[in-house]
Amino acid sequence: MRKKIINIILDNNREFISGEEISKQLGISRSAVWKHIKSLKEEGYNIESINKKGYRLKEKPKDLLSSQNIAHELNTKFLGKSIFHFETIDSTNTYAKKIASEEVDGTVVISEEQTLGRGRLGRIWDSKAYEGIWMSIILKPNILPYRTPFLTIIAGASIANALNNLGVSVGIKWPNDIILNGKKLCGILTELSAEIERVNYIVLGIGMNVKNLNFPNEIENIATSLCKEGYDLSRVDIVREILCELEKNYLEFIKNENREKIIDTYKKYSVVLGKNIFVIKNDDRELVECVDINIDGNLIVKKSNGAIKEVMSGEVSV
Ligand code: BT5
Repeated sequence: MRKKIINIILDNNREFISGEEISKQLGISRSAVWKHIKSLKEEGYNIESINKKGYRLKEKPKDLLSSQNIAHELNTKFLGKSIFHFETIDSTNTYAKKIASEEVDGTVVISEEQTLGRGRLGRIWDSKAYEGIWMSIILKPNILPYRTPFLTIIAGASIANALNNLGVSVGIKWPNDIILNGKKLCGILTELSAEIERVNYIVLGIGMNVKNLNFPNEIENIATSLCKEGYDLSRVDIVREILCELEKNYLEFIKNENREKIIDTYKKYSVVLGKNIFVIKNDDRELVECVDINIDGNLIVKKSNGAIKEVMSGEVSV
């Protein structure tokens, strides 16, 4: 009901709408309207109430990642139709994994802050309050487990497209980093629960720095945010754009197995293709030339002795 009320107020474009009108539209009492408005105010919506005039949104809501804000004008079929929003949480990926079996395909878990944000291989992901997008998407594709690594590729291409649509031109550093002006803007953590022949669920975790002005010392030289690079974008708009792009590409993959198109997009953004790069495995660094990214999303590299090798996982540095 609160979602419906906030939609009516948002749709009313900051003009007053009477409590009576809202109660008529929703078939609830005026005192119920008043109670919902009170709790929306407590949540951070700046709603003005004036006797005899009604309610109006005084200013654009703080760029809160609440489910109402994201769901408003979200043009997806199933991604983000159910959203769990937290002020703070340990990790959205951890929470998403806990609820994945019971929740519907496309459920989003998003938090203003993470206290134990995770990267790959137990690394830490810095996730300060209100500074970024820390979200996880639960997917339940009917595919064989060996096809799931491609979802990281789909996510990378979709995030790059989404940012591009919003006027930010980013690159992708294989396999899972979105790069802006040479620094890491966003990381992806894909986690899988599967049996031999069946995927139970996938949790696609996305961490993007948006408003951060400072980073911890350890990552100060390698991390950046949209704000630091001069982009003032709403986190809610970015989330919506990512969900739309991701749904489009995901459905292409699930329904039509259309990997060529996605790989073409991914390659277009790649910052490693055609470059001399280091492939890092444990403590080993090998200088190679990246000659291609194949249809499975793996790197094809040329070693110094001329041999061609496929790299399926790991880390690279440019
Ligand atoms: C990643 O790991 O890049 C995946 C990050 C996924 C984070 C999201 S947030 C929502 C969801 N819930 C979670 O708990 N996680 C996901 P990896 O490639 O392993 O990179 C981790 C490395 O990036 C760290 O070791 C740091 O060097 C660096 N790093 C940490 N925080 C960063 C930040 N905010 N921005 C840029 N780099 C960061």
